[in-house]
This record gives sequence, structure tokens and C-alpha cells, in this order.
Amino acid sequence: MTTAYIGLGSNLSDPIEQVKDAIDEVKQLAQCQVTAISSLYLSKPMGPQDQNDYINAVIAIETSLSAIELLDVLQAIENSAGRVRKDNRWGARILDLDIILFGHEVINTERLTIPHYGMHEREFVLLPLAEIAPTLNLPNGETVKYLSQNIANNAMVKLS
Ligand code: A4P
Ligand code: MG
Repeated sequence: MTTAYIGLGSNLSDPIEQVKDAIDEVKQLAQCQVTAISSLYLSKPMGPQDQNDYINAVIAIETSLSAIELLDVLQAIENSAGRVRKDNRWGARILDLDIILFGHEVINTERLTIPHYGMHEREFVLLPLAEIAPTLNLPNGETVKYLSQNIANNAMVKLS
């Protein structure tokens, strides 16, 4: 079994419900057990500013899946939420499920970059992650505690 952390984000079609529904879908996966769920956070959009604020959260799971198998099931959940992949980088989306960390694995393939390439710069990843895993270390030894204490909050609001 591997402990993995998944970042959830939505800024379209009732984002709070999108994120809650996605967590419920992960809970129903036979090979995944959800072991921790952060609060939901309301965050300012990273990237183009002509889009809604986002709802973000991070969950911890224990899984028997490989990282690529986990990506496949997460993309199936994104698709079933009605996500349409567009070319606009960092644009609005119904549901985004990113693998932030997968055990201590370091993966750099065409389909997967783990740890997630943007986690160091994203308050909407680091602060929810620190909430549920305050003593976690990255594969390179960096601590979530240090990273989360040194990121600007960017007016993010913890909702519940
Ligand atoms: N991929 C590679 N590594 C991973 C990984 N660790 N987890 C590949 C998940 N997927 C990974 O992703 C494109 C491809 O990345 C996948 O096919 C997979 O093989 P995608 O979800 O189709 O596209 P994307 O998410 O639009 O791409 P990108 O550039 O990763 O978007 P980001 O970086 O996730 O940014 N602002 C706020 N406040 N909150 C947000 O959540 N999110 C974004 C999206 C922009 N601004 C935001 C937020
Ligand atoms: Mg994504």
C-alpha cells in the first residue's frame, strides 16, 4: 500500500459540490481508502484572472494502485464530472484532480510528474496539505511544514 496525496480544484458548475462529489467518488474506489480530508479553501485563480475563484482541497489516500493506475481512475472521475479538456493553460475547469505525492516516488514520464511540478508555488496545495500532513517530507527531504510556512497565503480563505 502507498500513501498518496491528491489535490482537488474546481471553479465551475458549483465548485463546492464538485469537490465534495469527487471526494465521495474516490471513497468508493475499491483500491483506495481515504484517510484524511483537508478543509475546503477558496483561492484566487493562478493564471488568467478573468475566471472565478477556485475551491481547493487535498486528501490523503492509502492505495494498492500504481501511480499510473491512480492517474487513470482520477481522470475517469474528472471526465464523469463533465470536464472538457481545453488548450487554455490554467483556464477554468469543472474538476481537476492532481497527484501531488505518491509515497516517496519520483516520477518523470510523459504522463506523470511526481511530486507535482507546481506544488512549491501553490498556496492552495501546500496549506491544505500541511493541514492534513504537517510532518510529511518530500522525497528530496524538504518538509511540508517549512514549505507551507514560507508561501504567501494570497488571500486564500479556509471555508470548513
Ligand atoms: N500529469 C502530469 N503529472 C501529473 C500529476 N502529478 N497529476 C499530466 C495529475 N496529472 C499529471 O493535466 C494534463 C496532464 O498532466 C494529464 O493528462 C496528466 O497526464 P490536465 O488535468 O488535463 O490539465 P491541466 O490540469 O489543465 O494542466 P496543468 O497545467 O497541470 O494545470 P494545473 O497546473 O493543474 O493548473 N488556481 C487556483 N486557485 N486553484 C487551482 O486549482 N488550477 C489550475 C490548473 C490553474 N489555476 C488554479 C488552479
Ligand atoms: Mg490536472
